[in-house]
Amino acid sequence: MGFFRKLGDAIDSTVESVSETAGKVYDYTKENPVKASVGAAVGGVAALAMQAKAQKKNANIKVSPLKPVFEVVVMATMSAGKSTLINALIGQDLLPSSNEACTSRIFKIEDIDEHQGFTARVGGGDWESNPWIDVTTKTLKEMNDSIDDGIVHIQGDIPTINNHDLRLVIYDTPGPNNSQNKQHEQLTKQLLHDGNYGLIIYVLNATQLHVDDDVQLLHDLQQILSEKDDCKDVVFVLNKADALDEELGESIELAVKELTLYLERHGFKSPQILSISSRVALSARNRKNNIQLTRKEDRFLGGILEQIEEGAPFLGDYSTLQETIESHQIESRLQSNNTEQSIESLILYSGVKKLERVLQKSLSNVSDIN
Ligand SMILES: Nc1nc2c(ncn2[C@@H]2O[C@H](COP(=O)(O)OP(=O)(O)OP(=O)(O)O)[C@@H](O)[C@H]2O)c(=O)[nH]1
Ligand SMILES: [Mg+2]
Repeated sequence: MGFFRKLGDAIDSTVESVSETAGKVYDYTKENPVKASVGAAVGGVAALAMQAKAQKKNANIKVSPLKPVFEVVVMATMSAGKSTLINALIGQDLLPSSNEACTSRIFKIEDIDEHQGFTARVGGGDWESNPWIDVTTKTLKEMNDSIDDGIVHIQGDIPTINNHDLRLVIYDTPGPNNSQNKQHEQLTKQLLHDGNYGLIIYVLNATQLHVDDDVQLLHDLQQILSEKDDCKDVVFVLNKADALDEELGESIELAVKELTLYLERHGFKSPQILSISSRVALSARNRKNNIQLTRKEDRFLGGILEQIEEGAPFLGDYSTLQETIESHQIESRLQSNNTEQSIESLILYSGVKKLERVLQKSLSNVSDIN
């Protein structure tokens, strides 16, 4: 074992024991106000240790400061599935999501190929000196729920996107139509006004099309884009397409046609629409990564798989984007009794791969221009 490897292992074990001891001391002192300041100091040491660990782990990843980024803003009214969609791209539950108003601040996710795990720091104040810490969905949920409103900057690897030419940055935004919190609207509008993004992914809930909140948000978006000097691409994601029931006459094909007319009426000429199920994509990728699914999620995927076996069309086929269906899509449909193939069928069914192709293409198109 080389010197640096030994040194690395030594740092790892020291960090583990400092963090563990600090945790125990902190638990003890927080019960006792007199010793609370000791606890806080030890907590600080633990945070530093965590920070050192996060930095050491990714020290070998080269991020060229000169390499430009391509920024994408994901926006929608509340609960349309923005965070779930980004989690599906990441391939795990990372950003907080829920069936109630959830995201309350802006999350900036910077894709860095081969980055180990996810690290984050909170913006605001002296942003550059804020420490990077390892994060999980639990930590991010705590950051989301804190009263601070600075951006949470996350770095990690979005495995399906290749950053050869440009680095992808995705913004998750709070649904602006939250009557309980008017600040959400300001945060999203400010990002749209000031941001240096190249693409907007506008998510619509397929089960709630034509609601007034969307009309308002589409109008605001038109207004903001008309004030911008450069042209921004917009891709509309018809999310929750899995929830439409063809037997009840809720055809996805019809939904895409109606949405095209609706968006054209609101000033978006020849809109690019993709139908997707972020939930299927995320759950299938969780299963692929051997993450235990809840029984409900397991049954949900089972139901979708049955539909695929009965010949249900893939959601990605319903799109106004000109893309060919890949031949392995048809192969995977035939072999879905095999577990690995079943997961691939579910991911293909979800339509997420089509969105990934759009993102990858944007990264290379823009770098061609540069
Ligand atoms: N059936 C179905 N449910 C979905 C899908 N995508 C998201 N959901 C569910 O919709 C709810 C809202 O999802 P979020 O991702 O939190 O929505 P959001 O747009 O980020 O919401 P805010 O942050 O509050 O604006 C959650 O319960 C998700 O599980 C989908 O494709 N299909
Ligand atoms: Mg959200």
